[in-house]
Amino acid sequence: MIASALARLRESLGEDAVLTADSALERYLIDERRLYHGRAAAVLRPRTTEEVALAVRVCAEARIAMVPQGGNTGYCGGATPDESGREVVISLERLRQIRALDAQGFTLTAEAGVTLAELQQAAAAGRRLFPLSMGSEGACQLGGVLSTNAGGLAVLRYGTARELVLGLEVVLPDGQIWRGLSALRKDNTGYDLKQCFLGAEGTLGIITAAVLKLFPQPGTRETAWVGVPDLAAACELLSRLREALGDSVTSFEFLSAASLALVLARDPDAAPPFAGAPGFVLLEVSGSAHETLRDALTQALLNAMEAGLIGEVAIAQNETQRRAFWRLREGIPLAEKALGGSIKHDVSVPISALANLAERASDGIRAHWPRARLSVYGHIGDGNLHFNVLAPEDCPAEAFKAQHADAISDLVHGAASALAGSFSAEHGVGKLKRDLLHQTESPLAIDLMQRIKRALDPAGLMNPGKLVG
Ligand code: 2HG
Ligand code: ZN
Repeated sequence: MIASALARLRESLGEDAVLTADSALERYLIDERRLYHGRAAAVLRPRTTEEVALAVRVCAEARIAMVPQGGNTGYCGGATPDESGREVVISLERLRQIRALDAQGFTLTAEAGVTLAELQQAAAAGRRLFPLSMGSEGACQLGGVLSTNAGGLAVLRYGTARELVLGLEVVLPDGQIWRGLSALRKDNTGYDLKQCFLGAEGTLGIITAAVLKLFPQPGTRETAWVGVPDLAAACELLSRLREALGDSVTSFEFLSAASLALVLARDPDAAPPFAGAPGFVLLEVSGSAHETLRDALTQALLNAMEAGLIGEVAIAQNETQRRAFWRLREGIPLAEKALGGSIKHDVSVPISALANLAERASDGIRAHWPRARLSVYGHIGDGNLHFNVLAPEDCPAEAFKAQHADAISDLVHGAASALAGSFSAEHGVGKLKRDLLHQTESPLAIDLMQRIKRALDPAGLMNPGKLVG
């Protein structure tokens, strides 16, 4: 059955669209964090929406399960096939067209395989801003970004991926194409169907293209590196800055001193303006050209300093310094990876409960694993903390993770849940957190999700084993 379907696909899509050689498959079978190593009957590489539809139709007829995959940068194994060798991966990497840029309408229409960095560049070429931004932007692709409702570094101002979409084109699990590429900003005609597919991790269909919202390019931007005594002070600073500067507060990231130390130990070119504080905030404000954000920001930071809320402050004087500040923040996941990785958590709570969350989780870890190293940082403007736990210095990372990951994650997720929080703020569910979803969501919520899944994918062929599939 699989062999004849693949032969059909070779005939209609061409040899190079149906990979089966072990060496060619390998990179599609392992996830970014190397948590999963699957097998696949083939990797399909269609070039157009019509070819995706054909591939899905052939697989559906042959009852072959499909795993959609973008840049393969996800953290939860949502794009990795299982170990049966009977699934096929459908890579969207060859759907590379920017279909349209409407500068006056502030929209960009692009296909699933365009990387996030390319989307930003296309928008900038039209003197517009596509604001989604994250460390993996050079590799992650639009389809994956939308399917996981990715967040990143400017959610505070512009929202998560979901909020940046006006229309979608989706290949449904039976191979039909839903052409929902609307560019309308107002359209109250029934259910908002695109929302079904955004954040669905490819379990309800395959996103092939989207109409995205663009924004004016900021005419002015200020970036500051601020020393803070603790997370509570950082949250209070955020509140005061929003009061003083309103929506111009674009990014507001927290770094613990321990996270910064990991970066500095690994990256000899990382140069913080100063480093001797218990924690740091990296913040950015942006606005239109006529705004004088520098004065307003300086005044707000001075007020916070006088109130004893914050310590030292440095404001980037040029783009080189700004990039140097961001290098410190973006280097944290890389530094953790270089040390053999961490037990990662992507928790969120209301911003007012963030300090409490960090305290509870840190106390719990210290009580049970006193020598484990913490790397706590994140998008506190979104109430989202990456509370990551590394092995003690003299303990091999793999062994520590294998032995303690479950208990440590239970503890951290328990702390978030006790504060009405989420166990996945921006990285999705995938395979990794599927059981957790079932344990923590109400039976009714799970039932509703499963009903949607059954309605759209009755045969259960679309990305099985992920989310509620
Ligand atoms: C970030 O905020 C990413 O840098 C990665 O979401 C977080 O590696 C992590 O734990
Ligand atoms: Zn993050």
